[in-house]
Amino acid sequence: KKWKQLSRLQRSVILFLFAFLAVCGVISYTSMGEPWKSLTNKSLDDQRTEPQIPGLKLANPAVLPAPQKADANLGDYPELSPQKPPKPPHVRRGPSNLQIKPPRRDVRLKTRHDSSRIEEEPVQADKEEKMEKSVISWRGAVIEPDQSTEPPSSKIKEPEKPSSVEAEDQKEPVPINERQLAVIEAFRHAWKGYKDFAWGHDELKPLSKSYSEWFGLGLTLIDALDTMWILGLKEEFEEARKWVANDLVFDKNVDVNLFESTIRILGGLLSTYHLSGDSLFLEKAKDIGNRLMPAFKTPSKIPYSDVNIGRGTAHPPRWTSDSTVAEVTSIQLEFRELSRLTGDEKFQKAVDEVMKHVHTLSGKNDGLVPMFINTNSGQFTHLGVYTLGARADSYYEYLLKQWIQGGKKENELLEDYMRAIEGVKKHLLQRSQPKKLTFVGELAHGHFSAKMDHLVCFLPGTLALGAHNGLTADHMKLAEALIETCYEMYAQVETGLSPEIVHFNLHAQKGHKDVEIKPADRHNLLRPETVESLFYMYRFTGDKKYQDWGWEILQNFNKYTRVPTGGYTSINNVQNPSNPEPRDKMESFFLGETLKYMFLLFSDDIDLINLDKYVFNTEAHPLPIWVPA
Ligand code: DMJ
Repeated sequence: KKWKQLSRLQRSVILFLFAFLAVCGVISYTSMGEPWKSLTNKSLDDQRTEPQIPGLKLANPAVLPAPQKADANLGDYPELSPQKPPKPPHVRRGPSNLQIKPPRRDVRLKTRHDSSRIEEEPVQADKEEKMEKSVISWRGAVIEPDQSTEPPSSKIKEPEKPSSVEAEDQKEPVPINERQLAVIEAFRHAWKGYKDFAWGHDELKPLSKSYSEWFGLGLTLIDALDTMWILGLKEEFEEARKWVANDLVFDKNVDVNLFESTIRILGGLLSTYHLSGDSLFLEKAKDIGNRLMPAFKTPSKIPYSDVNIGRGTAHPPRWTSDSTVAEVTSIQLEFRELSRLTGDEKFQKAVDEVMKHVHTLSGKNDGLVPMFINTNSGQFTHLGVYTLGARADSYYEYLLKQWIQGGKKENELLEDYMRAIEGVKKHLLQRSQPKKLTFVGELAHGHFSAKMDHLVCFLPGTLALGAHNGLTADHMKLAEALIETCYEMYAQVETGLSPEIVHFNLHAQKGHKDVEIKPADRHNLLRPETVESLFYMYRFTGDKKYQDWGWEILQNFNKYTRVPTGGYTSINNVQNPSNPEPRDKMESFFLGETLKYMFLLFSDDIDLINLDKYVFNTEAHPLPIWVPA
């Protein structure tokens, strides 16, 4: 009735208002998700483009690859991507094929599961042509955009297949040479001791012809699996595989160290799965991976050091609630890969959370981290002591390697790595006398100490790997200087073998070399770090002196650590050639790492574990780069 009383004009105005409000309502309803989405995108973009290092500016203007639509819901720790087909030939660096095959010899391994081989997918050259031509510049580091800029899928859906294995006949295999044969001989000798006296146990005691147990999980056997594959030792591999199939049981009431069992057992099983394509190793990897997960149930989510893999309980060491920084930040490559392979994201989530947390922590000194972190508070403890050696070493290594593994997208990792190397340069680098060797010392509450662990000799290799992946050429220069120092840590010692720790002379003194050794530090545990770095240096420079240095080291291991009845032993005194005092223990990493890196160092086949497709974990187990170059 009232409506009728209104004038025509009034009615038109009211109808127009209703219509206007209805249209606005529809618009705001349909776009409700968008403002939220774009906000998220914005904050992600901000995270990616704003440098977090004080004083560090991206190239002006920073040119980062534009985030792609499918990437919109990803943070700096993207979820996992399926492996992409190999790079087309016109794109920088990567060779056209996957390479995993044992080197050519009489004994040639055939993969057991040919059906699981991955065929190369057809290359879409024109799609690639349209790829962005931008570069990331980071303190002089120029990172060319390659496939690594492709977005990962937003959810882990399909489990991945092994990276192994590709038509073996695509390329004429490179024959193995005399030095590699010498490594095979050394491996066989070590294996003989293990087989005769320690089969299925953790470590060989070659002098007492017995064994020692750490976790009771056949540590040496598992650590050595992929070395046997790479060296082409078919019979030994088959025999060890049988033991894994029939005797390796993780359902045991035993405490294991999370870090050590991750890098040696989980890492070893994953890489052997990739190389062989044999699903047995993936099944075992899943089993141990699941059993290690209780370690992450802590108030801070920083994992405990120890887990009982039978009971599913975890705890810190008896005397503290701290964990070691290197240990909690050097399990990521393995757990992330386990997620990618299984499609179960829980493994990656747990370890990514640790990295994110450590990224935000205070207590760092120009990117250098303390050695301990508390599992309750999540804070660093024992502040003020900085080293690239024991308890911190592989934190730095895994920053770079995770960045590479994930396809060079996780910028926080790169930031932390770059910042840390700047910290090393600023606080820890010095030159010795008389040879002016560049070395990495330690800092304790503002006081510099000219002490360097042999463990630090992983650093030249890691720096070279970063430079190979587009980081600044300065890193390569530093790598060249440091590897020389690491070599001198062997060459200046009476047996030609490095001690565990050296002290460098900062002042020239008559009759003194650069390297001084304290009585408590003069043991050698058959460690791999120098040989590891020699391998990277030779791969990236082709300079034969690195092979020659490695050859000297192998000969000295043979001279002073080889036990005639089988096996090699750690020694107590590298300064006494007439009695190096054998310790009666062969560490599993001698087979897992030292001899593997020797073999690769002497090889001229860059496709024998191609470094554009694989990244080595800190125990020398190669894992695939998700989006290979
Ligand atoms: C290995 O277990 C690993 O290389 C680890 O990163 C350091 N310690 C040993 C070898 O020295």
